[in-house]
Amino acid sequence: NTAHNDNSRGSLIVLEGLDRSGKTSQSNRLVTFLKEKGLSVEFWRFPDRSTSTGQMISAYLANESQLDDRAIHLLFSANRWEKRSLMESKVMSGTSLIIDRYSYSGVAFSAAKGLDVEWCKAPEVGLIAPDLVIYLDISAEKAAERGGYGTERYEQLEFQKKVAEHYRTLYDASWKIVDGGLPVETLEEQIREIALGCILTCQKGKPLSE
Ligand code: DGP
Ligand code: NA
Ligand code: NA
Repeated sequence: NTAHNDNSRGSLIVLEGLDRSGKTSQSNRLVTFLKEKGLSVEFWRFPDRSTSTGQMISAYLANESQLDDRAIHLLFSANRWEKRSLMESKVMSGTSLIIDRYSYSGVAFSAAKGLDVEWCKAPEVGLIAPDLVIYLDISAEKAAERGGYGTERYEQLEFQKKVAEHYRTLYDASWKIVDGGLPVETLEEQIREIALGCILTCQKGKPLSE
């Protein structure tokens, strides 16, 4: 039984992957599924473009503004920091958050520009650690074939290849790698199982960490 009971906490589940890897649609499918099971769950995404830092990030991504690589890195990080306390209170009060991108994007995308990896990681220290990171693995070439990229700054094949290389170095115990090239429903099924396992473990009292 996965129904939420009063004193159990929710889970922090992050989906990561290259642009066009299918994260957003899989996140939404997962949220719908978990809600139908009666669980308290919300869909979040980073960057959250609705806040003032988010609007600066959005303008940068649309090439409407230019910013120093380190300045934009810190803005992306601040965009996560401004949600930290809400994130903690949601999870501790029993709501699971399914998050489209998090600190791993922060490090992989900025490191792909050539910034020092340890420097990139530093501002993420102290954020809530995800209970589970689902990485949608797809080659940059295959992702690019999916209806093509939009016009945003990072949506370029050579850059995405570098991002993929950096993602690979960030793998840790919280990661589950799934094949982003699978048919949507097959992948959805795999993600459901992985997520439910995580939610159960968290309900049983796995501590939240930073
Ligand atoms: P999305 O809204 O998920 O398409 O993300 C927008 C773009 O920004 C996408 O190319 C990934 C990139 N991105 C997301 N988070 C970060 C971050 O923290 N730092 C950097 N440099 N790029 C990020
Ligand atoms: Na994008
Ligand atoms: Na997306």
